[in-house]
Amino acid sequence: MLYPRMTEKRQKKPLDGVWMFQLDPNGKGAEEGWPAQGIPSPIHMPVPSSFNDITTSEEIRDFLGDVWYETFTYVPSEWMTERIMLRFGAVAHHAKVWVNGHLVVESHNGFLPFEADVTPFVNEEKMNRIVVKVNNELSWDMLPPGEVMEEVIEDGEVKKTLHQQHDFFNYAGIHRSVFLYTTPQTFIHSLKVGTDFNGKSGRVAVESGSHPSAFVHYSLKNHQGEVIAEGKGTKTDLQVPEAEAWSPEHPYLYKLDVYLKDEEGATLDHYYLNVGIRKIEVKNQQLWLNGSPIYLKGFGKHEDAVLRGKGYDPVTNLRDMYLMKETGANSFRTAHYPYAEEVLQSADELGFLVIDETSAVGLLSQGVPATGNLEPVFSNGKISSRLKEYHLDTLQRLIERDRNHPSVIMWSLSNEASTMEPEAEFYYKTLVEVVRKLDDRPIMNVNLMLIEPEKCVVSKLVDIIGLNVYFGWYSTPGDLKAGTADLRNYLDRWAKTHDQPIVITEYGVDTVPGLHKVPSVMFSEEFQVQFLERYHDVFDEFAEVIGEQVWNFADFMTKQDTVRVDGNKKGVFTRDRQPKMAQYTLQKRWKSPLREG
Ligand code: GCB
Repeated sequence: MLYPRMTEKRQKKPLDGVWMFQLDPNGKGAEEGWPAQGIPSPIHMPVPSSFNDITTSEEIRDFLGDVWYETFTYVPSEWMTERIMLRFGAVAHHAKVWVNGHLVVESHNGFLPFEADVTPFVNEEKMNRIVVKVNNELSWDMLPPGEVMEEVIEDGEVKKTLHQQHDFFNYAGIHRSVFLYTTPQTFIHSLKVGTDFNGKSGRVAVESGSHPSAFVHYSLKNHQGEVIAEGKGTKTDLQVPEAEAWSPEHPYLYKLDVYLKDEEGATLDHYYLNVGIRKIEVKNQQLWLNGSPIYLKGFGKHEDAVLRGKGYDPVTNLRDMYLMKETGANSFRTAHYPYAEEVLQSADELGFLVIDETSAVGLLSQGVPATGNLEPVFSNGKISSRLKEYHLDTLQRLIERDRNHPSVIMWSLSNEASTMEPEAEFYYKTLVEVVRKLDDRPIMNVNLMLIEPEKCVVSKLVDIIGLNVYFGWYSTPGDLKAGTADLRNYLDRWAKTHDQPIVITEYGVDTVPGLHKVPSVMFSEEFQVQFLERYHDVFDEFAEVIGEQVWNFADFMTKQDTVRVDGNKKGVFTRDRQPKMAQYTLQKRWKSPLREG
């Protein structure tokens, strides 16, 4: 599914703004005719945004169940000869969409786009009513998994409680932009771009999907707008003799124009794409970019911000990108779900290496991930074939959505699953096989520190091992000496038992901004700095460690819990994106030659 773009052959109209909104605690909306007649007693709600933190109502913040959104729009008359699409960047977690009372699409993935051809349902001269039912309940048939418990409290009133497996607030709503857009009747429906770079020349392999009777033409342009390579056909290779390679330091993007033509050569459709020519490989226990080993420096992130929750907004996105650049980061992980496509577009343009993760977080049975006992989930049927299907579908759609981004350098299958259970091996084998068929990027899986390297049955299947480590925080709390000794021992065990390079995908501590203590104690800014410094010393002892990503880029909201003070405070930046002391520690390290130098 191509990201909507405007060209002389395609139009688009964002439907973002203020929509109508209503809770439906009894799930009666459909029965009462809301899809066709509209929602009866709405309040205003911004789109895109999570609905949870906009009002002052506790009921809305903690609501579990169905909520409804509604908006109206005219469709320009000149669109009526075109194919008219309605596209949602993501709605968490389940959505049903009606246009003028007709059900047009359903989605059960809170982090990936979906769309419907609404051509037969739109009115030319009247306002069009768009109604969306959103449900935010989690189950073990989906990702992330969770459970809603129901209990009758008084007068038959049912109280719902969410049992979630992951450490971030279950924000919900229409989280990403909504577009109405057009394509011509004969159109380009898919594009796949792969690139190669040999130190001087580059290759862009393009594959497109469109109507078989039409002809596809490609034209690759440089920044000056000069055509540097051209090609034809559904599959072609474009050669660039003197290529400017894409990298975090030099995120050079070529523009690929794709034209669909009829027999007489008239243009039927036109779409374009940014292309970064680069080569990513794992060899000799290193990650290589354009023929040189590269060390990843950066963050595990979240899509999370004050008021808007998980709603995409360009302000937060760009602020984050500039803060990461300023800190010397060259990478981030989309923990723990696919991010908005606009985030990846910025990563392409500004130069970040992205570990692109699925929403498979919490495939284990406990609350706060790095603590507690591991209980089986694969062997006791908790992870069903439905869940596996969902995971496979997510992976396939993630790859299809993101494969053309130069910034995306690897796929992360999951975060902190119960990978010591023998049953996990077959589960992950299937995932790996599916990914390998679709794309040649390296594959990562991320383990929590309770996973014993000698017993992990999954790491051997992937190309890069991600490790989340909190020794001196969740274990031996406050004792950094013991913590770093444990870390050294843990990394040593991984290095001895596995051949794959390791990225430290999480390390960090909760830190209250402005809390200063000498000698340092947990939660003080000094402790965060010392924790990072000591960890860095240990990382530098291991050639197998090929990257470090601090948990987390910024403080983020979680469910209410005794171990969380107004959310998770492991940010190097506060939730409103101001630095803690640790930012300077990272900046000093990451802006100096590190490993590569
Ligand atoms: C982890 C999880 C992450 C948590 C973090 C923490 O291991 O991957 O989602 O937020 O620990 O802060 O506990």
